[in-house]
Amino acid sequence: KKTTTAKKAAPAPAAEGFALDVSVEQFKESIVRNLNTTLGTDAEKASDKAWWGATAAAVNELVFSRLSQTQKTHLNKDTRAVHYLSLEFLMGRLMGNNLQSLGLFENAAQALKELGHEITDLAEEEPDMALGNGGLGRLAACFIDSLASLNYPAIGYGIHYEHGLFRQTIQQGRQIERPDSWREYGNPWEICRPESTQEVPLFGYVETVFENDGSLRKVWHPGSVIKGVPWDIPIVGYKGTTVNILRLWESRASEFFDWDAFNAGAYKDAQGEQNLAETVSKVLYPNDETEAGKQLRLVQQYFFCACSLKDIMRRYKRAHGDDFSKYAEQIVIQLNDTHPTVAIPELMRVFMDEEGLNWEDAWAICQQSFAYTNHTLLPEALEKWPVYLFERVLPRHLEIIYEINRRFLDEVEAQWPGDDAKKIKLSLIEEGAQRMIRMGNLCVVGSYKVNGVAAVHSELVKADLFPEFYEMWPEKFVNVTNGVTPRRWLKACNPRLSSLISDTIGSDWPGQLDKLVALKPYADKAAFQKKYMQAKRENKLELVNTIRELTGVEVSPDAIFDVLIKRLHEYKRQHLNLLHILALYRRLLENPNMDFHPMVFLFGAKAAPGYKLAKEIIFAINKVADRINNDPRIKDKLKVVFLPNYRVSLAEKLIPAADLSEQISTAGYEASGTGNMKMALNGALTMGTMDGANIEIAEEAGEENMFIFGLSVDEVKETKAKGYNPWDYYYGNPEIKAVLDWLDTDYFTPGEPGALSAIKRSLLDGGDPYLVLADFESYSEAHKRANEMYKDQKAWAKSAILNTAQMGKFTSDRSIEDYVDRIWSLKKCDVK
Ligand code: GLS
Repeated sequence: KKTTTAKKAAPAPAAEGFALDVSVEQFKESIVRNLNTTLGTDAEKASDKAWWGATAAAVNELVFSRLSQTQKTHLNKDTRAVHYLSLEFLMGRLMGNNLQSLGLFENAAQALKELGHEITDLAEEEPDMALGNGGLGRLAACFIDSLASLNYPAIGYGIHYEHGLFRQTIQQGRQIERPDSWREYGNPWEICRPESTQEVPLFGYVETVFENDGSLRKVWHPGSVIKGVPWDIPIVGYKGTTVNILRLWESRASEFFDWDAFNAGAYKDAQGEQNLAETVSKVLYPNDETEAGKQLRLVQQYFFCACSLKDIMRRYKRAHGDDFSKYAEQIVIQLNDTHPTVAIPELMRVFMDEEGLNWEDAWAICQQSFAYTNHTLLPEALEKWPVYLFERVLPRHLEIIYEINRRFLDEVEAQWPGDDAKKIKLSLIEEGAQRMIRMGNLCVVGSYKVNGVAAVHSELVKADLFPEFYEMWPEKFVNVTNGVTPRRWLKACNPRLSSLISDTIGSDWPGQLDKLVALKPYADKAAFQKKYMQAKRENKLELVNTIRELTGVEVSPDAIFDVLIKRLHEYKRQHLNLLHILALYRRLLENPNMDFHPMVFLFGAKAAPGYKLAKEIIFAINKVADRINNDPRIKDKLKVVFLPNYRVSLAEKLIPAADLSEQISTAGYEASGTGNMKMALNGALTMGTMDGANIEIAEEAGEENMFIFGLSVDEVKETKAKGYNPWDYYYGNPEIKAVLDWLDTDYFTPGEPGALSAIKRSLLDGGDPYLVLADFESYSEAHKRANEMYKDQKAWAKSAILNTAQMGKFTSDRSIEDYVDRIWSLKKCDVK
């Protein structure tokens, strides 16, 4: 039973040195007061949700004053700021992070304890803010954390989706999608700002007006106008006093516009408009790395770009009036992938049609204000929009894009006179039966910098994706390797390891991650190894409970925890892992006394709802798991667990408990990866290909502290060039043949032979586009090395510690400093 009367205060753990001066007693007072005044309940009858809400309100009391102080300071100093435009911000939960940043986590936990509650239990009341699909959206969340922590003036702009990424349940092994309602019962972290509402025009036609002086003027008569209402989420910098905002736009019907149709008796049209307006921010598109190509998605993109640019303009004009000569000096707009590209023609439109600038001046400002980050080379992710869609939705922007293209193709002609093939390739318009606008090309032309997200990826952007652009403007192309915030991804999610680190080397590391290297000398000290492995074991024990609660499967903490968590995609090769599990299963059945340390294979993955093969892979994992987990002959040497509804808060439980981190993409396909960094930081050893940031992780941690396998980027290219034939591997390796054939039987789906054959078909008839079979043997060998090494707990501990110690590079603080040096040129702005 929960006690609500305060027990005699236990001595509070020391709050952090930088903490706000809020004692446990004060925190208690604030929580109880907010229970009354904000939640309208009291300590006697409050639910857990209410206690959580009151704690959030207590945190906000501390955050809001810093927020206004930050805004005042930025306004007075008129600082240059970065505006991070992203269709996704995968924030997760905010309570723990906000408390950590204020240095008040311990005091808050103690206050709640004395009020009869465990902070970790209440934390479960907070729904994840899942406004993103995967790595790209989570990166944006880490970046705004780092920007605030480093005291840079910055604002994140995105969409206030009513429904974030779908909630996944598993029924009979299959993924079922359910709507996510993260703010069904309100959300304490967001503040509505109706005074900053914007109007966004759409559809309609463009009129050319001939002025008396002979000049032309373009007038866009929109067919519809919708309203954008901003919601601000305060982003609390670590230790700092800076509280920036994430501003998310919600679409609403605009009052005045519907009246025309309504008065004319077209009730249905008016209703349709209302529907459209409210649909725009209704739901996040659940596709990761594939473009949607739907009108609504284009409207979403335009909607949030138009609102954000108006917001930026309003702030700029407050300081500079109509003098735009300082615009590019004050403002940098970072395009997170091609999703916000339409901001480029929109800013041109605003400058020319609304502010009266000529083309040359407007274009000069645009080209100095935008920068673009490329996050993937996958062709299916490169956005192309049918010209007819643009014509219908954004007719004025289409004209502007044509003019950008006309002038750009003149530059191409100057560089490569008479070379029409170059023009066809580089044009912003792809000709064909269906004419398309190439958003990637528009980004490169309209931005002053283009960056990839890991060293190898940035090289491939130059060499394979945009080689001609690179030839035209070599200085435009730079690399910024991704990073993750160590506040969330070590300090908050792994308190055991965090305390051990702080006790050993001091507590500066969350703000200066390279300080972790001071752990290196401890890597072969037996006493430290013991404590380090003890922390891992306790994290594993906690996960054992979570696994039982979520799936009913019982696993042993003595087994190796092998973790593969990320979106489901063929190039990420969850099916390579699955085939290897089948091989192990088979080996254990044939040779029960095989020398093998027990393993638990953990999966977490959502598949895009329309991605059939990805969903078949989830089904296969679940069916194989059922069979293996219930096979008494295996004697618990092998367990396979698919954890449903993988999301940020689940990652926070899995990562601290991982022994092996599976990063097994086909080389050249994973732009960077960021889960790889999180797991290595928490002491998991990487089982990985030389792809994306794995390469840089190997440089830092040392290949001897990882299990590297598979074809390299160049070897993948060569293999494909030579004409890869997966059948060679099928007939050449009896184990591969056996496990693939096994999937065709009804062994895993009794009475339903062939229910799992989609994987085999894609690998053989489908040509195995991601070289799963080519890498199988090398993967299997790497696993043998890992299994062998785990038996030597000292050797394993040493490698794990060396991983943690050498991940300093992968803090998102370093990424942000690289952006500042190479792209943004911002100055820090201290807030008092
Ligand atoms: C992604 C890449 O696939 C990841 O490798 C990368 O780490 C991430 C952030 O840069 O971006 N691109 C994408 O479209 N989704 C991603 O997660």
